[in-house]
Amino acid sequence: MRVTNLFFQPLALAVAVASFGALTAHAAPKNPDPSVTAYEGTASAIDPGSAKVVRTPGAPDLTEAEFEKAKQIFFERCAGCHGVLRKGATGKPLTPDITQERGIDYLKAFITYGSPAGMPNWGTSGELTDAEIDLMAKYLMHQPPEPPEFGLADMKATWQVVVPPEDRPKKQLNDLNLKNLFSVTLRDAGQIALIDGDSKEIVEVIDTGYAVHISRMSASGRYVFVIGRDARINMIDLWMEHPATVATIKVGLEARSVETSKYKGYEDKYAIAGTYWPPQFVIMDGQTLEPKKIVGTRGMTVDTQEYHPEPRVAAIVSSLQQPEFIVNVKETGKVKLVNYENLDAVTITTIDAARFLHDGGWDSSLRYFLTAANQSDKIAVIDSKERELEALIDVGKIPHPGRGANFVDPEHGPVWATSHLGDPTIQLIGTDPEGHPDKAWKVVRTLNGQGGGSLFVKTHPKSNNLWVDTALNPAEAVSQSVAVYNIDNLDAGYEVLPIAEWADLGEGPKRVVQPEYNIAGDEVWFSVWNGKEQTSALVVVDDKTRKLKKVIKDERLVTPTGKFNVYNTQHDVY
Ligand code: DHE
Repeated sequence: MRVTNLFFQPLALAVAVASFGALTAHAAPKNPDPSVTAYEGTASAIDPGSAKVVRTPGAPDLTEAEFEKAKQIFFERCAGCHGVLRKGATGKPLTPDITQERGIDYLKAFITYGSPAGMPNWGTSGELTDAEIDLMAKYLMHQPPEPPEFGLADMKATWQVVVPPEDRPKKQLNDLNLKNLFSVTLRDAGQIALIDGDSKEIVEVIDTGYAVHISRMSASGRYVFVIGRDARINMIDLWMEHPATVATIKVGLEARSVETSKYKGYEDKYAIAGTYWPPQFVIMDGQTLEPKKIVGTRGMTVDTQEYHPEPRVAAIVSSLQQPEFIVNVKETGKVKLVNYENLDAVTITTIDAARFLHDGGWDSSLRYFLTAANQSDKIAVIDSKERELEALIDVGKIPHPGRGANFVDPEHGPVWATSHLGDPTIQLIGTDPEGHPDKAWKVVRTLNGQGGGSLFVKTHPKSNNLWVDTALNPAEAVSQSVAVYNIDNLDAGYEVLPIAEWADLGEGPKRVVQPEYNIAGDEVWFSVWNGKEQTSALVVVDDKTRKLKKVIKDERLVTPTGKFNVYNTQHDVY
């Protein structure tokens, strides 16, 4: 991990914060190193050449070629943290009013040495040369060039219905147990693998967008929607003899989230995708991906009520209580409840939460959406029935729950859990306002985990285990293993399972990431995420015995990360 030199200290918190910040830089290192698999190690999907160049008074002159080179480096390495327009998110704002005041020497030192708050040490790590650092410092004093917008005409130009609905199968034509199928992100291959959860065989490998990110299922479970970081969506029909893409569209230049309508009467009717650039979301036809309605997210921030030009769309979930999508707007810290009953007169309820909303999931009743405002160190609770903010809860440093984990704490009743990137804790929040009103929306228990750098927690209604990964912890022994707690005896602490060692892969970072259950809740799957040129694997663990059940190795499994069991994803079981 490239920040190791600077931040590899016993202080778990500083280390984990450092790795988070370092890696959200969308870095695409020139010399491949283990960090290629790290959290934010993805170059922006935006073509730097498409951004308009603006010269700025008060900034040192740059030739056209120098400006272009710096722009390229910024989009590849810095935009993920600082934002395309450099307004700041995980990283600090870098607009010319600030950078010109700081001056060139300050900027060069910062880029060279990084900071304990998470800025990577681009110079001392050898990732940027002195000349490049000088160039970047000058570039940052200029007005940020802006990438183009992406409207309906742009989307339609990329939209393709490969198999029209009337030509699709009328019934399932394969004999797969679809409910136990897994859609597995093959991040750096730009593909997903469909893996049969029963036989553990790869059924299909399907091309998708660049640095593909997540899969979500339609309400019926028939369609898988996959989104790449380049904002390309693939809609895959699982009923075909050989499941394949039946529609595709590009909805922007950079994206992370996709979801489909699940409210009664609207099953499989609409899909929605949120984009990082341009900052907007689009509602599409759920059978063809035809773009119907685009809504921009630019607007005022929740706290200082200032205009933000780049509020990116993070997690989106589908309400079961109302015909609505719930859309996290990261930089403004607002949650939008987007009612899709009438697309000609869309009503949106905007809920003030806290800045830098990221990921989240439902409580076990599927009424409350718990979501992380990660740089605010808070969890916001949205009541999807009453359409209001139920609570804003202080938690640890940089919560990162994925979709979280729901179970019954023996002492406190129903809880939802999150782990953290910036500290080693796992916190349990009471979610039962009826049965346990004194515990509801409070942190009722804090567990100590292996360390910071955790991305995902998981359990299953039929399991007594709570699994916690630590994929971004800088200590190999920690990032290559998982901790598992007995839910019935949480005070007993955790057991560590050496998942990467079990996979027996040879060299590489081998980060163990994202536990995911099978439909029965008796197996839990982990990705052992290695570099693109190295061997990766999936490791299946018997949930009851906590013993190795199967290692899935195949040369087609390039950089597997997220895994989405059809049934559990379709029904929000976690
Ligand atoms: Fe993710 C979910 C954004 C890096 C694996 N990721 C999400 C969601 C968002 C997001 C907004 C929630 C989507 C939803 O629910 O609708 N992720 C980002 C980033 O902005 C970030 C930090 C940097 C980037 O450049 O993309 C980032 N994410 C990563 C990774 O590096 C991970 C670990 C590996 C990978 O595949 O790229 C990664 N993100 C995941 C996974 C989920 C996810 C597996 C879904 C988890 C789930 O259980 O639902």
